[in-house]
Amino acid sequence: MSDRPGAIEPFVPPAWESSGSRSALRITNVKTILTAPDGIRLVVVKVETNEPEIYGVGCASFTQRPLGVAAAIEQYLKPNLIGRDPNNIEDIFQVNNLSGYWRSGPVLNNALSGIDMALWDIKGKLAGMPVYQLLGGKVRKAAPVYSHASGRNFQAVEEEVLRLKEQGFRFVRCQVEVPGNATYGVDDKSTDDYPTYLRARQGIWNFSSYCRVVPRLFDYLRSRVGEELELLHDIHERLPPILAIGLARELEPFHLFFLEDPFAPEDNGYFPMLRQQTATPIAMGELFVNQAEYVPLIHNRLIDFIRCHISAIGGITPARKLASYCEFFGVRTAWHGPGDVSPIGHAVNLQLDLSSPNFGIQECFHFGDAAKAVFPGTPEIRDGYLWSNEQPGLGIDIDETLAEKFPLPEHPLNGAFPEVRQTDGTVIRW
Ligand code: CS2
Ligand code: MG
Repeated sequence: MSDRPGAIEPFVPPAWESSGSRSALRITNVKTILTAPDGIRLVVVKVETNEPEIYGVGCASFTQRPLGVAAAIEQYLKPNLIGRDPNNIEDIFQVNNLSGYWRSGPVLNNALSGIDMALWDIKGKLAGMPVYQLLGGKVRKAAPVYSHASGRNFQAVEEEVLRLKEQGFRFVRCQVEVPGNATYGVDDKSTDDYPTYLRARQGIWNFSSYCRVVPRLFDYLRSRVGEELELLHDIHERLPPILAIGLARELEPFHLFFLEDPFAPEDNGYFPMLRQQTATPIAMGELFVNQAEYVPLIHNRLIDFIRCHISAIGGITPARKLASYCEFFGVRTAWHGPGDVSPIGHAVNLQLDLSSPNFGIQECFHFGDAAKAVFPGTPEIRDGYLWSNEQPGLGIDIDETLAEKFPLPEHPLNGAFPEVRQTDGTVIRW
């Protein structure tokens, strides 16, 4: 009791024991695990409790700044977590988010996410249910996914598309090299040989050449693969906004399932203009980190698919609110799912995909054998769908001993992306 008359007692969220059914569960340790089984830098968190079999795992992967995320977790979140009741997910999220005063940003949000996902994993294990059950249960058998097709020329892309179609994929993202340009989406981003990687990324980026090639690619593909297959494309914020608007219009006859990231988050103000010009469906948002960036796009009905990188917005706690908010405005989900979202992050995407009525599509990544061994329970891709293994929690684990065998590759910039420049030397967005 406080001595001050009229002082308000601090609220302490009820521990599990006071709600009646289980001995006091407490967080006893938080581990930040850095690993790169497929050559891609991943950050993963494990939250342990005083009951050894009750622990959770979460994804905190920000592949360009992994060490920054690790420091945020170890130096700032961990000390504030030991001794807390892991049941109080929302309270822990709020406490961690507010304790920095300055909020948001990919480093801090990824750190929050690692903890948050692990707590949802724990809650699912305590309930004996997959997390999608805690979110309201399944509304579909599995999550339809899109896979990537890319190549040096149209024919190479077509071959990839047909190979994926053969495997049962009905949604394919298509990217083609713009000759002589450092093109996004067509080189191998997972190589750990930095000089090779740098060479592949170097070169000019000519906006007009790209804008000429892409409509021709989709014209070619539609004439070869027909109308039934759903085709997607990612501009990756690589154009001045007015050129992106022109491209979206030119692509309209080819009926894309969606056109992704036409603008950088900084250019959100162009969306109303884009909307007035074309009915090409728009997906946006893997770079968003702050609700002030995405809420106006949703309530003004300026995008069709929300594509946030769930760990970059803070984890399941904010993502489930965002998914529900989008539902009210007819915006569908298409959570970011490349190789720099860890298999744990993919398992999280799947929990929301299965339980959200306004699910649109899930991006998938074909993890290699090493990643699948480090992360037992990596969701299976089969017949063009991502399937749940129906295990309690997130249904995925980390083999810590094996993870240690795949340390982050040596890199002069610790994972930062190399520069892409225009012919005159001006550095541009990646
Ligand atoms: C891409 C990503 O999957 C996508 O849509 O935009 O591969 C993106 O380039 C990477 O996540 C960057 O690390
Ligand atoms: Mg993208």
